Amino acid sequence: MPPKTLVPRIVTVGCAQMGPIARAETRAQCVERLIALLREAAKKNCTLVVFPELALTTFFPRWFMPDWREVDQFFETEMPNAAVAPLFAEAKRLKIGFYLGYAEKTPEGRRFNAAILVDRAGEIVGKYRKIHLPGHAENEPERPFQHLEKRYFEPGDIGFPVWRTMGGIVGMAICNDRRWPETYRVMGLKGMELMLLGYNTPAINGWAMVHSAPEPEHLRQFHNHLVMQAGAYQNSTWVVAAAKAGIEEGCSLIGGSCIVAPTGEIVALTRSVADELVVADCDLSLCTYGKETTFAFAKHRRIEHYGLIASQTGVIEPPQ
Ligand code: ING
Repeated sequence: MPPKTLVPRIVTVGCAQMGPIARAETRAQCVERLIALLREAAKKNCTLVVFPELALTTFFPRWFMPDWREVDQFFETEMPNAAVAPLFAEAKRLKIGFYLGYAEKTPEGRRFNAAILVDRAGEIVGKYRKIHLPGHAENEPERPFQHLEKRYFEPGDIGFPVWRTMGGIVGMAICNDRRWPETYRVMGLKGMELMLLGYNTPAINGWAMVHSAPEPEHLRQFHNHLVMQAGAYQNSTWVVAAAKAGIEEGCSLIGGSCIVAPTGEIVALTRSVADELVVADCDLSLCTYGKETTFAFAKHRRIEHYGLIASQTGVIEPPQ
């Protein structure tokens, strides 16, 4: 029997890395940079663009701010809002969908590290709130810089949704989520073909600098790609990951923005740590092979042995 020829389902995706955002940079200045990346994507026939995590402000969890009014300056209380309206308008004009990471403050006063998925008609089709929050909740003055995501954000409360849009099944994640296999698997169990995410990843771990932990800087990039290549392959999905990169307020953030195929191969990779767009024709039909063979979940998974993964949070070692 001839092999089943798959009809290509190509989404031309732009991975829009940003360089540093200074603390004093305004939302308008950030949006100007995002629009420039969007226009470059339009010239390269993109129909979808992925922007970084917290793409409208500097990565403010690096500072301890005791005054919550100061913290709240970095949050959006509405989305869309006046600051991002030009971005929404230009994307709609160009008929380009996009993923945008931002700090969300709800009307009830809850704070999340969030991302939205906007379709080519300029409508918000989905929202995700970061579930895996790294770092710490209290000021640790011995650190050269803080990582206070556990202080400024609540863990996401809407799970890992996926959406039928852009001609496929699309999921979202944010930064640290990409290090946890559960992130990919939960959405993989919903048929995800394209995972979009942004990240802000310090090149060095503030804790390591104080405790001289064995994590030299080159491992940051190795681990960045390792986890996404594994997640893409093990769930037969595309992964598009856009960094906020460069020296931001004295803190070095890694670049390495990339587009990973369902085979686990990196098919597009930024070279700089500045605003930079890389593009790939992501054929969603490429996901089918893995989903029907090696990772045909229904055929091969043995969930009767996996209970601990969802019922136990930390390690319980065997008795001495
Ligand atoms: N940043 C980092 C990330 O997960 C980190 C934090 C870096 C945790 C390296 C562990 C190791 O990429 C954010 N914003 O999650």
